[in-house]
Amino acid sequence: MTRGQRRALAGVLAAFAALAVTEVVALLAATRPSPMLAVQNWFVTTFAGALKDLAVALFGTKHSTALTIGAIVVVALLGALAARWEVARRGAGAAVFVAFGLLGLAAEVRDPQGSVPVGIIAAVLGPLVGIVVLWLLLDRFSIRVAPGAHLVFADRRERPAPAADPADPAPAALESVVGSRRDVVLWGLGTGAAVVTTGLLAKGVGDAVRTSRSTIPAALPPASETVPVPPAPTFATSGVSSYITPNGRFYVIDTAIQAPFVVTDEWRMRITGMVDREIELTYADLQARDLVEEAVTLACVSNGVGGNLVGNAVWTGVPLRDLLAEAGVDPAATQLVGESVDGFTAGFPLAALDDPERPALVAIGMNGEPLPRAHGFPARLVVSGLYGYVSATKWLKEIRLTTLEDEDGYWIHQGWAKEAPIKTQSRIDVPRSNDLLVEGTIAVAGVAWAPSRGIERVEVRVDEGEWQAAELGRVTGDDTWVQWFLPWEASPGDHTIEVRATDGDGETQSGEPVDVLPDGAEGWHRRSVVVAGR
Ligand SMILES: Nc1nc2c(c(=O)[nH]1)N[C@H]1C(S)=C(S)[C@@H](COP(=O)(O)O)O[C@H]1N2
Ligand SMILES: [Mo]
Repeated sequence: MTRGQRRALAGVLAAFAALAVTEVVALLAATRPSPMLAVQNWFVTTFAGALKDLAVALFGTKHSTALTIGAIVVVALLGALAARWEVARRGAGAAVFVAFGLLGLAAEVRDPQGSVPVGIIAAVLGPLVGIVVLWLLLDRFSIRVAPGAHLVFADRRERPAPAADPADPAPAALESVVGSRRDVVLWGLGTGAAVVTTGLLAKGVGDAVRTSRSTIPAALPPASETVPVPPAPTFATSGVSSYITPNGRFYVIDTAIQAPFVVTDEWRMRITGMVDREIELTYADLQARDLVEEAVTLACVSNGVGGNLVGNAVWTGVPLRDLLAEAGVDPAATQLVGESVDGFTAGFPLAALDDPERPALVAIGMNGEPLPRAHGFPARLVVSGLYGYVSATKWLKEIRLTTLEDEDGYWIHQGWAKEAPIKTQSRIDVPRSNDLLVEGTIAVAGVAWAPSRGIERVEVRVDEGEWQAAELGRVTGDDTWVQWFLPWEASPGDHTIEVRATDGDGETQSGEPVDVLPDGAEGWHRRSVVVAGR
């Protein structure tokens, strides 16, 4: 190993040692973000919006893995850099560690779920351990700091002068390289193993504490009004999306790198702002209330034509109107803002609630189970017909009555529309473009949705021919998607299939493509397929 590589290794190991220590300190408040996570949260809040495209900007499961790997790489690079600076000038590398400690503290302070005590302790212990490990390893790796400077650990035993370069033919230098190679291996592996073990242990203990404190009940209390889910249509076996999307397959879109762990007993949901009296509810309060079920299709504004960011579920919860009536809404209020425990906000015009037929819930259940953490445990908002980014606040902690002028939700600052009714969309599920198709009757099927308006008609055309009406599955009402089906007599060759839907107001989807920004995609979903002859 060259001198530069040994120096870099010392820096990287020191940086990970510092990080592992902060993860251990973070166990003092295990359900809150660790300094590392708080810094990542800060990064997302600052830069996610700049990416503009919600699908890219919002961090789903895959993106959060990417972000975590990115953060680890950055930590490694900065560790290497700190070692380089420290060697050039005693204290310069240490300053990098101190700066990182302060960054972690600042992130804990600004994070809505942050823990200031954790931030402070980690800001002291993290850099301290990092610097000590850096000095120790530089010494063990025979790297002299700032020529002439004496290391704390330096004179514990005799050693030859460190080699400037392993290629250096000077015998003394060669000897020292051989000696230091063993040191590099032993100390490198030892430190690495200690750091990894500490990190994994902190993660394991943390996860155990988090899940034991954020207890999701095994079952939901029964609802007074239930939704009879219609039987699957006869064509449902052909590959069309199921009418109800199972929780495990429901799309997840949010800005959270890790879904917040809410401590069930400590959680409170408040109704505040332009109300006669503020209301505060516990999880037990919500469970004890009159619960209703509503089947509602949820869609993301960044769902492009033919996309998967849409799902249909039966939500169990307290009607929002009941809660608002109890709080007594000031007639001058024009906007309802939901805020989450992690500081996300989404607001929609109160006028959306004027239509008593439109389901609007503080939901605690999804498809008969308590809300999964990814979907907002302990409670979230669900309002039929509005895109998620203006209405569907997960991990809800506050419902604020305000005016449309007074506050903008999270995504409005990034150029997304303030008013965002879900546009009518239709999607071809089958056939898929790479399916092996043989001439004869082929099932063309999919889903179409216009929540709160409902779907009146779905039509399909092949190769720009006549529009043909598809058969529609049964629905619980206007708030869910509908499955559609059309048997197609296919001839051999290349074909293009297109679909369009007409909503309950009689409006047919326009074929003109419109981008998702600022208020949702438009256009017909189109599939090109190849049909073989017999
Ligand atoms: N707290 C919080 N709630 C949120 C979001 C978020 O980032 N944070 N994203 C919203 C968006 S953009 C959508 S589309 C829906 C998605 O809900 P789901 O993940 O349960 O499908 O949640 C909404 N609620
Ligand atoms: Mo969304």
